[in-house]
Amino acid sequence: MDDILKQIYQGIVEGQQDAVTAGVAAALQAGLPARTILDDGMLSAMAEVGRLFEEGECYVPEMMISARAMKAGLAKLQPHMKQSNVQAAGIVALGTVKGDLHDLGKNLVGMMLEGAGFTIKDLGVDVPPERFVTAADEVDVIGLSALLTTTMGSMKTTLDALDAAGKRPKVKVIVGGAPITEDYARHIGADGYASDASRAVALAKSLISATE
Ligand code: B1M
Repeated sequence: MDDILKQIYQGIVEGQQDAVTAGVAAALQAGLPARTILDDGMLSAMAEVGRLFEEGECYVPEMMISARAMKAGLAKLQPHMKQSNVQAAGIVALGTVKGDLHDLGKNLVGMMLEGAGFTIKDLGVDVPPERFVTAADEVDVIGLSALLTTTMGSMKTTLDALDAAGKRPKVKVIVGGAPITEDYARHIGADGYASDASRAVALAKSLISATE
């Protein structure tokens, strides 16, 4: 791995925010593509943090510090992930479902959608179904993120709430997050599932163009 990417990777695993932001700046300066920095330096590091947590080699506080370092790196990377000449593509409300506090994946999906011309309404984390119901009037797509197997059910609850409020025909609902699968998305009646942020962009685009 490139030395700068190693610095970013190590900085995230060890939770050193300054090393990560300096590494991202240096990598961009050296001409490395934002995508390479993201995939090889950052996402692989978070996967390693997850592995360490699973093996009992790190705990929640360390995970939080790593997440903070990753967030700082993402903020530095964000302006470089915008595509040029993009046209307004639609409005997306994004949120991590009720009970779930993980937001890095949701933020990344938001960054990529924004880069592709979408306007993002970020509803945050631990979002109750009612907030998605309210947002449904103002957006074309609702994006639900969940990282815990215990909060996957909140996606279904949210879809049920949209249905009960008569809002379901007005919006497309897309879902994603580590425990979510295509089958689960179909099972709960979502309009689509994306395994990563790039696929979420392609999915949102195709759903919107299908309604035009
Ligand atoms: Co937590 N956590 N965590 N955690 N955490 C996981 C998810 C876990 C897999 C770790 C592990 O055991 N290996 C595990 C879940 C196990 C399970 O449910 N099966 C876990 C656990 C158990 C917990 C706690 C319960 C721990 C505890 O308290 N004992 C607790 C729960 C708190 C809560 O939410 N109520 C908890 C807390 C935390 C922190 C707060 C410390 C921190 C989050 C900080 C933050 O987000 N601001 C944290 C972290 C950092 C992780 C890991 C290490 C990394 C997650 C991450 O940010 N990945 C994670 C392990 C792992 O994932 N390997 C873990 C990077 C991110 C860019 O990827 O979010 O997957 P991801 O997003 C991807 C795709 O999934 C997809 O695109 C993204 C980009 O490609 N995607 C979408 C996501 N949302 C999408 C939406 C879409 C489309 C695609 O459409 C709308």
